[in-house]
Amino acid sequence: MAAINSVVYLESQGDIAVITVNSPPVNALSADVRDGLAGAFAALAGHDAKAVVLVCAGRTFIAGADISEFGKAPRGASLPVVQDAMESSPVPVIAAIHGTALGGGLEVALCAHYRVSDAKAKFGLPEVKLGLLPGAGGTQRLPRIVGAKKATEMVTSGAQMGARDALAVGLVDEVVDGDLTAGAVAFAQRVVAEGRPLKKVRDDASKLGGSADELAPFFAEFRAKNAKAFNGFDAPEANIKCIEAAVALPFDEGLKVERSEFMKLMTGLQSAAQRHVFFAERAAAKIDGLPADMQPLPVKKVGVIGAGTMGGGISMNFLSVGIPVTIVEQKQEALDRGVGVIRRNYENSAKKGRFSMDEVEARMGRLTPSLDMNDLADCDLIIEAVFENMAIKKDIFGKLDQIAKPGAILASNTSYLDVDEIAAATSRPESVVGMHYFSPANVMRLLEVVRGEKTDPQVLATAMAMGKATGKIAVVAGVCHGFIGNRMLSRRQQQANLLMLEGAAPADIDRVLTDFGFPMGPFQMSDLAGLDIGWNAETSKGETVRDRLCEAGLRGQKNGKGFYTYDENRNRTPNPDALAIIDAYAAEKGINRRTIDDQEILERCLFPMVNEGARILAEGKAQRASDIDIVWINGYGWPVYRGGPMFWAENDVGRARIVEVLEKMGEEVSPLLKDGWK
Ligand code: 3H9
Repeated sequence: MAAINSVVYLESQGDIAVITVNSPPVNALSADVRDGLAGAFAALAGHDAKAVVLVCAGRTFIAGADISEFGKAPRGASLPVVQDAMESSPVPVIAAIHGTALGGGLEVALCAHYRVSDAKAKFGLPEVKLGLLPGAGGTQRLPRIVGAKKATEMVTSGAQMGARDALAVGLVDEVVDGDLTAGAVAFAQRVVAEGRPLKKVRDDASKLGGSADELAPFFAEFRAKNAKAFNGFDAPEANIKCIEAAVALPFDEGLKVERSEFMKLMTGLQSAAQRHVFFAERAAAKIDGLPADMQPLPVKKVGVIGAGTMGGGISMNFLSVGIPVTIVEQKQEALDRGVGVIRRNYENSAKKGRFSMDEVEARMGRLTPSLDMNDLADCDLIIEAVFENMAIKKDIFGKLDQIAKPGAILASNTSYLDVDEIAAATSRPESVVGMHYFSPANVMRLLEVVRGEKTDPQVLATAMAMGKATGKIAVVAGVCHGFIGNRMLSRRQQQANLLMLEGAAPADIDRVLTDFGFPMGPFQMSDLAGLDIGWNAETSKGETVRDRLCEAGLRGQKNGKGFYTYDENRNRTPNPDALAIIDAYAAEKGINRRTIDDQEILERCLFPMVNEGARILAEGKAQRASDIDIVWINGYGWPVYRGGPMFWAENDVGRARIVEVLEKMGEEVSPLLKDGWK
């Protein structure tokens, strides 16, 4: 095989030329790959090959443009040059696809005259997830194969299509069994023997599915239907505009629209933020000081202590991926209730068509309810999810120490407490780790894995691996009050409460934060959680606004009255009773109430959080700034298009502005916030 360069190779198989891209891990279209492809097609001019097969080595066909090159000075052959060389080749070009043909990868494949794939191949244009649109002709070519309607769905969601569907719709011409290259070469020989034409996707508008006028109602309805999901994001609308252009304009004109929309997104902050998140998610899985090849311990059976909302949700994560769970409660009634909730959740998912009723039974069949902690003796991982109280947790860990088999991992789902103190209640602190889930634990993607002072590296690696195996994004946090997420959240809550006393209405504070992109504001969150969480009617002395709200019977959504009142459809209206209580409280404390503008609300809620993030980083409680971003995006609804608090601070607001406001607020500013982080 002749090397065109270090990542692209050219060989002949009879009269078929085979170009192989071998650029691990995912054959992204780096400058080297583009150069290699351009070189290979140039080498084929004057070659007597009757057809060309383009195939990739390793785990996948080209998975897209090389995202790490975005925003840097362009190098090497441009992608359009490569695509043009393929499309205008005088002999048929056949793309042979395995793994995932994504983004620029699919766009390259769409410039081949024919496409074959193996049965497991997947196809998609996921650029929208990076705040982008397919910028190499994808928005113009895909609708010419799958139709404008399907293409609109695919580009705005990034959803993938499997090989069978791709075959049915004509995205691939043949699904090959056995060796892909051999199958593709055989296919190429047939194309040659039958004298099949050089099919160019760009030239065939017959499958678009209608004229611009005919499709106008579809686009209007699509926008309306997805308005909520797309809210705040720039990329979905730009993607739709390009598909509209594919329908309304000749191919080359459509390409121009695509290019211009692509460049706007590419140079914007949203895409920079979403690309940051892409790499941040992958970085979060890497643990400082641990060899990358460290093998996690086997986890074949999990124990969960506590069948409340958290314990139930945590159990579901494991049951859903085939891992048996023993769930332990103290009283039969609580156990039955917890198991009932798990069953109902699964049944609801089945009713929505996510899986079959048989699957519900299979999952429930993996669950063993018990009233006896001794039943946890054969578990490899035991997660405690009981009431947030140190004495209770220490008692449980002391007992677990007696019961659990040697080497079992003992995890606490504590959201604030000192994991080292919990670990000290056992004779094996090296086996103890925090696994902090977010409610609802079967839905929320974030898992904070809390590394205790004595946690064994392999135990840590196993907790991270279990997160991944159950579909979570796991982030390592150090021991401190509230770890990464809640520690920062308390700063926001503190400011929200102060702003409320100083004159901002709770509904205004919530609005500013939801306009920023959070799914809900702090007072909506309090109402949802229940104002009386941790409140005690017997000891309440009306010392805080919360005490007084609870004393007045305001409990939040659960009784329809909190900072808001709620109707039967949970529509909310600011609650005048709550406002009166706040007013009276502020007057009593002699607080001079004033009008507070939206900018002050936003800055005072978010800047102290960033300051706390910088402290967390400086103390080594988070491994990297991007881990903090991942925590906030996946655990607290920080809008992904703003990249997380640390990215936002650095790239949007600027640290200098944050320092200035914090100093005015009289906050002690973290030196790292002044100096910057990596
Ligand atoms: C695009 O194509 C724009 C065009 O329309 C227009 C151009 C003009 N680039 O995810 P994994 C790295 S936009 C650079 O853990 P998996 C990744 O960071 C692109 N690097 O593996 C990781 O590195 P590390 C559209 C990339 O098996 C390693 O590869 N395409 C890229 O779980 C392994 O990744 C996409 O958005 C890339 N494109 O999943 C596809 N992709 O080991 C993005 C991956 O150092 N990629 N890396 O942490 C994916 O969705 C998944 O990586 C994939 C494999 C499904 C392919």
